Amino acid sequence: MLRLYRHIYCAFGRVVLSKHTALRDQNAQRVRRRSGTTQEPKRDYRKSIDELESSALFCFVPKNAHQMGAGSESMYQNSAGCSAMASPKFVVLDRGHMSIAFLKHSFGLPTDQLGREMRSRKLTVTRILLRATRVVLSAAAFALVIPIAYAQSGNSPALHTRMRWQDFISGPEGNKRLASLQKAIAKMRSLDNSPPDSVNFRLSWKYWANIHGYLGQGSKFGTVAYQTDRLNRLQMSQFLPYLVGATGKPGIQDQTPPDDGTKDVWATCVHSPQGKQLNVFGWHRMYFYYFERVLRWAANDPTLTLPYWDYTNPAETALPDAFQDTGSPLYDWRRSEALNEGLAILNPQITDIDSPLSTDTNFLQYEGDIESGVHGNVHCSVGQTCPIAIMGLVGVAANDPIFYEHHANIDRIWSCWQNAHPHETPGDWQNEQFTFVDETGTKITRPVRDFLDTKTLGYVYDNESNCMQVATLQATANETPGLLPAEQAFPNILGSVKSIGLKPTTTSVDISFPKGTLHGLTGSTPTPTKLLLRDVSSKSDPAALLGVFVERKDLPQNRQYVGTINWFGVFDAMQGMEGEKHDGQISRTFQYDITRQLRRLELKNAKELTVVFEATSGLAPSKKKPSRERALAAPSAATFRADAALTIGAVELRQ
Ligand SMILES: [Cu+2]
Repeated sequence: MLRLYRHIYCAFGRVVLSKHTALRDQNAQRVRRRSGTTQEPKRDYRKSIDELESSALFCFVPKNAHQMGAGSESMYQNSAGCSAMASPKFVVLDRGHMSIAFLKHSFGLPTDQLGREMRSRKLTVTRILLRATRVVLSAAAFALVIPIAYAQSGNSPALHTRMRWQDFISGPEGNKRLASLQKAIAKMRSLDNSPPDSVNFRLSWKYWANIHGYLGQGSKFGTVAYQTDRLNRLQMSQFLPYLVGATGKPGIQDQTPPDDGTKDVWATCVHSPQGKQLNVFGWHRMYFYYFERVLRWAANDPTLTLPYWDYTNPAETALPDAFQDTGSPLYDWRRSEALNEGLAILNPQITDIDSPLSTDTNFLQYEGDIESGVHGNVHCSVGQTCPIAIMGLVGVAANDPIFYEHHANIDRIWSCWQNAHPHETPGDWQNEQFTFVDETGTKITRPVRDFLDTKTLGYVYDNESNCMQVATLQATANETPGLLPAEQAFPNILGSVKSIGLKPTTTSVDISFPKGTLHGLTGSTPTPTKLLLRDVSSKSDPAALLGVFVERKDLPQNRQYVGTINWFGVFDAMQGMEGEKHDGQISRTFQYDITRQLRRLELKNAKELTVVFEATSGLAPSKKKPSRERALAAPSAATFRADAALTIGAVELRQ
């Protein structure tokens, strides 16, 4: 039934659109004839927007619904009287700007195209004609949309836009949004000491951090004492204050689930520490969906929407200012000091997702690459290193407010994939169920498949289509159905090196291959080439990120970045899959598409490729601070802990 409604409604929308397009063309011709010119008439956009705004097509006016649409364009954001109503699937045409949102969400067209479409429509479709159609359209909207809205949820959510941090705090509404977020966090924190069996406790900051993970008796992450012992064993006791606190600074405390039911909810975060892939995107999207509802309740602001830290944009890798403000509820002292003081930024290399987003053709491959790449890289770099509390230690990471802006971006990075792969193959992972609580403190268990389309959850991101640093991703028709091991997908080994022990800072290995092998890399359709790192093994946390680069032996200054490996969560769970402490070795295999990098190296006649492995903190100096200050605050160069005994089973170049 719902599907039928949708089809009727979409078909209806298309008729309206094509009608308007036809009218526009007729009108343009008329103008040209009258003026005796063959030129397009001059367009007065502002006037036309006004005209359209005064010509409501469908008009439903719920309060607080002005926040939808393509967030970056101020004409949506600033439109006081403009509003829209959204069923989970549909946005009702309201005034001009809302019609963009309608078109965007209903037809999935890119915003700029819609902008053009809308502007031209506005100019040429006369007010009278619009008004004439209004009656018909409104009647149809009532007939079609309202039943859908009610049938689907009973109370249809307005469509909110999750914005990048810089936009969230900008513009006339920016201060209000920031204040609202801060108010929500402060309110949730004020509930931390509520009676453990109360609804208030289930709406507290502590409770929500504990949903992701907690330390205490019975937690898979062990107790504070266990993690203390662990840091001592790793000879990383200089970091103990971040776990147990220091004079005047709070430490992490053991938590006790108030009842058995809470055990279904707390410490349920899924990360895939041991190579077995888990539902990391799905679990976190659900978590944030309910968290955002609690935030709105706590701020008493139904328009509040979780912003995201846009660090995949190389210009935005500094920790946002508000998080550096020691007086703000967004501040936490347990982060990398240099980052927290604005002296360092995240190195844009560790947040680069161009390669997985453009070359992974399978969803599970992508999810795994994002989790073990940018996701963990940011955790470890913000939290000084892994496994340091709090961002660097899975079991306590969600205590830091930046955790939520970080993971909102990871959720967006999922949306980027969905946007580019509209025909994703359904998988068993979609049937997995997880349990959370909502803003009334009520427990809710739902399957991941209910959370695949963010529009049905009432939100979109302001940018899901232009997520790469360098190029814009074109949507592809299909993804590859199964996750093929690299051996099958790329059967030809061009060259390889086995058993590499990594030195504390930098290790280079040369892979030889017959001259001319890489000829296929030139031309417009290069042969995809992979770098496979087999069995990257460590006995314990190496305490630094591992940067991977390729370079030409005769031209090392032209080094190309390949990827960054982190150990976020890899050794955190006290009980591993095998149900026991795992201080034993853990191996993971990584594959990278290096076609782009090899092309840049111009390897045509080379017989060798140098692969470089380097310990890194994931940070880079901020250019905004004076160099003297930067030098004083420079973190000591990252090194791998010798005890970790980092090795790589084999490095293979494959096609
Ligand atoms: Cu995480």
